[in-house]
Amino acid sequence: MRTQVVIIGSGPAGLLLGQLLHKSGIDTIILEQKPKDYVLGRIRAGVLEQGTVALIEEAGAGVRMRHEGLVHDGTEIEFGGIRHRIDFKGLTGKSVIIYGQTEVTRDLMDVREACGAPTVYEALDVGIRDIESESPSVRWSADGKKFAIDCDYVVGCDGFHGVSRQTIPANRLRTYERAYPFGWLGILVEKPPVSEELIYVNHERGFALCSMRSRTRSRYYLQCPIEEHAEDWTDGQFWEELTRRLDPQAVSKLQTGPSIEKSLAPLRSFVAEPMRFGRLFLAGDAAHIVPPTGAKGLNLAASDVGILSRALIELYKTNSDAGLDSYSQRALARIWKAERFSWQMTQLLHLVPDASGFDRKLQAAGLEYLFKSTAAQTALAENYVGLPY
Ligand code: RFL
Ligand code: PHB
Repeated sequence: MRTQVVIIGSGPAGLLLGQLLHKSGIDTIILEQKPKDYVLGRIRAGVLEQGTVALIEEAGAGVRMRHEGLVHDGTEIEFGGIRHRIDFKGLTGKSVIIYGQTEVTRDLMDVREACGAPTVYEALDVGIRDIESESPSVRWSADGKKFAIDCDYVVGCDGFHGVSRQTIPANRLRTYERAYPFGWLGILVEKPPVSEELIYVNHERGFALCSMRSRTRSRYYLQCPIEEHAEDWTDGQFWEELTRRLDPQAVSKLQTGPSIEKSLAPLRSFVAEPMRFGRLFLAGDAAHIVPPTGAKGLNLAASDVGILSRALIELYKTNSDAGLDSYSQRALARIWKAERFSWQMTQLLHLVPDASGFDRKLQAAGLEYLFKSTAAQTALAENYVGLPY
């Protein structure tokens, strides 16, 4: 078996890359270790930058997103019980679209299936061979049988715990990491959201976020200690704690109900450099992680893929590998800015367990400055809607 590009992982990075390459006549195979329904069952991101939206459209998977996605021109940030609006549209001329990662994944899977491009689900023990040579190959097992495929390039879109980054010798990779001593407990509920826009809440009991997936489906998050487990929280306890952290107007609009999904996500910042080893390229969470506070993870996966797809298309069309050679550097320049923004939003909005009185005063000053300064609001808005590629 032979193909041009082997893509490991069928999350948004792998699926989007597969479609962008397919549109340019480049053959790919996607190897995914989980069953399709498991991939579709993961509830994650909800906020799409315009650059991400444009790439999904370019991939031919934008019809439902345009129809069902909610355009948000701003967001609210609450501190001391008072909400302040950041006007994205007024400050930057741009908006974001609320459309769940699950839906993005489903739409990309549908267009891939429709064009007949191959995806192998439940591909186990994926192994990358001869990646520093001109003829790499990838092996896996499925249904108890072993398979191998030769290729020109391998792209690791297999998330933070995937095999691709681990294939790179430790002395050829530099990693940077920050773990936060808290997580987000998320709940999905079939009830209308409390407000037209998202509300990020800095409360003395901890951070909370009111988000949504549609006009009838809401997504809420609570900051909680990292040691806790989602199963330890009943729906009743979640609603009680959320009610404590929201302002009276939000509480009066809050419609509670049984959770459709409940999960706890740890918060982490991580970057691995460079994002290339021989003919292996890393994209998305395989190379970097941000805490969800800035809504950047999926958007960074998309911008990596935007840069890498153009480089691969250039190579196959013109035989120039200039784009591939500069991929890591170009992607990382954008990634580090998103790392900084996500870290800063996390600092600004969470109750940091070991924060000193000085730290808390600085946090309050940062928020008060934000609410009073158009320059500070513009900086936040410009990062939130997405920096240029
Ligand atoms: P994914 O989505 O993790 O997909 C990787 C895929 O690779 C497969 N895989 C393997 N396949 C074969 N062999 C192996 N050895 C493999 N190992 C793994 C996995 O099964 C999986 O299918 O990575 P990708 O494509 O890079 O996409 C990244 C995004 O999923 C992630 O950054 C976002 O979800 C982060 N994120 C958010 N991002 C945003 O842009 N906006 C948001 O509003 C936002 N909210 C969030 C988030 C992440 C969250 N959690 C759960 C961490 C909210 C939360 C709570
Ligand atoms: C979400 O809706 O899941 C979401 C929205 C905004 C964030 C993070 C997650 O910053």
